[in-house]
Amino acid sequence: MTSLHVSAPAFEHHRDTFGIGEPRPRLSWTVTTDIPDWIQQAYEIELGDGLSTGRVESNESALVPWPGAPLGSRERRAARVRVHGADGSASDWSEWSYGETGLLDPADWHATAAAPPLELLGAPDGPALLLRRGFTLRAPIERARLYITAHGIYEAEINGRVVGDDVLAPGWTSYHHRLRYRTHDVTGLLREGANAIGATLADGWYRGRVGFGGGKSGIYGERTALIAQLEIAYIDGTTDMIVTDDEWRCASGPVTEAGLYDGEKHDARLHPAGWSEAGFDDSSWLPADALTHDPALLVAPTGPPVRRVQTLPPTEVLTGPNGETLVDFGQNLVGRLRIRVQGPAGHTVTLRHAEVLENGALAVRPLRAAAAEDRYTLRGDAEPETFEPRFTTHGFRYAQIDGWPGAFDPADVVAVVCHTDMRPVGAFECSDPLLNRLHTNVVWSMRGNYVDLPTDCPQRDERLGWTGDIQVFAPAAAFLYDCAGPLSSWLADLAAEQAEVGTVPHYVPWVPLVFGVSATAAWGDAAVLVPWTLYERTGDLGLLRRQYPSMTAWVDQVATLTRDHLWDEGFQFGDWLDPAAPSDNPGKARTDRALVATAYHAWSARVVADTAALLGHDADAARYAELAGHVRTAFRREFVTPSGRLACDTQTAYALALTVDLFDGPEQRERAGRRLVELVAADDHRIGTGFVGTPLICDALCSVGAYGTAYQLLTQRNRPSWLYPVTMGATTIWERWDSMLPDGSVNPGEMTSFNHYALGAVADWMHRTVAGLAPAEPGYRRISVRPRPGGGLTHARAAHHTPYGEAEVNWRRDGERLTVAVRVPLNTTAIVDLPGEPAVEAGPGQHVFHCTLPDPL
Ligand code: RAM
Repeated sequence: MTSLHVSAPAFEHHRDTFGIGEPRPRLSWTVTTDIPDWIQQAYEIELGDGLSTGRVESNESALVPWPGAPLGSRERRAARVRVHGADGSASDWSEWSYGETGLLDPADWHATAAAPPLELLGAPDGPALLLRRGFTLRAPIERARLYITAHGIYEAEINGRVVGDDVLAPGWTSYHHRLRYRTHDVTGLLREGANAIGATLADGWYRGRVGFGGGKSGIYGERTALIAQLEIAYIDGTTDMIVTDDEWRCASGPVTEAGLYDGEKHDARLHPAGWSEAGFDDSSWLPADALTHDPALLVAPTGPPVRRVQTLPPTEVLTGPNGETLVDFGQNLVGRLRIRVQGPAGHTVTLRHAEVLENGALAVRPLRAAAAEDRYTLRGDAEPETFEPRFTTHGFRYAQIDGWPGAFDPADVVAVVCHTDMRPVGAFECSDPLLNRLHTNVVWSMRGNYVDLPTDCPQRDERLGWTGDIQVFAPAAAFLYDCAGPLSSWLADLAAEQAEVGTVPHYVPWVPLVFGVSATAAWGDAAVLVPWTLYERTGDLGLLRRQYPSMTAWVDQVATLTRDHLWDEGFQFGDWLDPAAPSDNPGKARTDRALVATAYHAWSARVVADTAALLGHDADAARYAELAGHVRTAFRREFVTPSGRLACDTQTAYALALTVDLFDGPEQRERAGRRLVELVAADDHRIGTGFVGTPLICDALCSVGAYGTAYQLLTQRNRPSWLYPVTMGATTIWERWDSMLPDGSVNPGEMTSFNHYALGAVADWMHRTVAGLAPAEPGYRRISVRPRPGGGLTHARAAHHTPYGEAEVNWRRDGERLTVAVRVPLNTTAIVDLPGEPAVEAGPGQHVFHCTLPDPL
């Protein structure tokens, strides 16, 4: 008895299909079967409105075009699919899945921006304010939707219950271009008769302090506001709408201060009991001002919101040098504490946070101007009170708890991990516990640096969407988590900022701080390389199409900044944080900035040429290919000797030139490869690269056959190396190779984070080369199985949930004998390339291969 099962179709890259913004959502499904070598021959999609595609001869199952009429606002549509195999097999219909659009037309918005009156507003990062409105529903309700967003960050309540589980909603986008709203099904929270809706509104990114060097507040405006539209459909067919306007009333509440960096101060005595319930007397509250806003800026999310994803109990309670109570969670994480505490009214408990200890105390210097301090003042209830700040997050492993009333019990504290609720899709493990910890650290740094947008760091007064960081990390990110939706939103912001300021800014959203905008290589190249990576990993051609103007604008702009195609003028970050750069000068790299910039220009020009070809822009394809050729020639003229050495003799220079393929023919490449091996050996196999060279060097070495050298770098424990931090107890990837020095002191540099994913970009090489799992065609339509065991490893495994289903490579080594178990998703094929063996094709299903390893790698 065979089985053939097809999943309910997914809508676009969504996890939450309430309030989607795509009128023609593409559909994807995966198939499971025990029929060997099953390949899809045709599909049929049926929509809830009766539309059926009939049998469509196609083996596509990922991001298949919407078959129906475009959806209008508020339309809910069911979809199901069934598939036919090339062998004549046919599945049953899948379960139905549902997608519902939000408000697709600005004219759908009737809500004004309800702004608390000026007399309630404090200084930036001051009190969070309460807004409420009571209303009456005249009949039984069939369904109700809340469309909501804010200038600021909010938590909404209806009839005393919190709406949804979003954290720091609406997250951070480039608000003056795009402000995301959320759609909630609130049918179950409402009732016929008297109701109330309310929201707590803090400054967040909109008005609060953001950025380093003193930061800036009021970036998007001086006044916070709530924008909400509650739409009710009654059973009798009539409707009602409650919108934010000047009938909402405002007051201050228990949150007396809320800053993303500084933390939250909460005085529970100030909580007006029942404030978001019907019947609450708000006559002493002040009316909101109804301000205008531009509804054309309001967009539906393309990915999930930030949520509380996990809680962690303390692993240890320590006593600091001054007798302070320190709680260790055993993991550097991003989120906040939740405490349960009982004590007298007016008593205050203070919670402070840090990533590491120094001399047994919280090391807060790396936080710079982020106080990361929450305070809770008790109501004095007879029962224990629970507190978790709602309008801040911290990056921490340790917390100091001051003023605990009575004996402290660690069971009364948990760490609540918060980040964008992306679906985990990738796994890696191997026989070396240190490498496993390194990989786990990469995963935690991705989690910590995805509080709505891809950031550099999550703990100090920065937390910005630095373009270079995600440019180098995107391949690893896309393997570990389904981040296509969230990154698509960020790329839309990037394009909007780029169009406004005339270049790709250093970080997105862009906030002018100590320096202005300028085009910088490797950072600005995020405009080209991040969409390209997502295309490679998800097959999403639509994203490339949408980003194409941004991609071309970047390459075109850089072309105007070059002289004879050499980019050798203007500010560059270069190979940022080269391990040889002094602590106080992270940009003082050994690698020539012009070499980095010109190589990246060639790289992006080539990727844009490939993109143009895919999109059918043939003239562009030819033009950018020609440009890429000119830049390569210029690069060689300036930096490459005829025999294949580089004018700049560094690990990063060779890694980059090999990756971008800037050498002239195999002899030069071979010579360059040998030189790179020599350089790494001369450094005793310690890493010599910064942000630019680090993601590339292992691949570059492997591309010239130097697998052994790549493994020596990867498994090196002496500083600087990937494993040095692991030997120092790191639980996340550090910003610097030596954020902590061997004596346990914190690097004296003023820029020292313990949670930065950039140097963790090597995880992508671990997935593709150590374990051996990679896409051979966009979206893993074809899979490359190409493990290259080395480094003394006896086992490695990588698994990835591809758009077509689960792929896995799992190898074991016994002496010279290698056994490789492979799982190929249905509807795809794999190209299996084992060391010393000719490559073979493998169809869907489970396979086991054996080979004898040639010379030790
Ligand atoms: C630091 C950031 C980031 C990097 C820039 C150039 O401020 O932490 O990682 O991209 O510098």
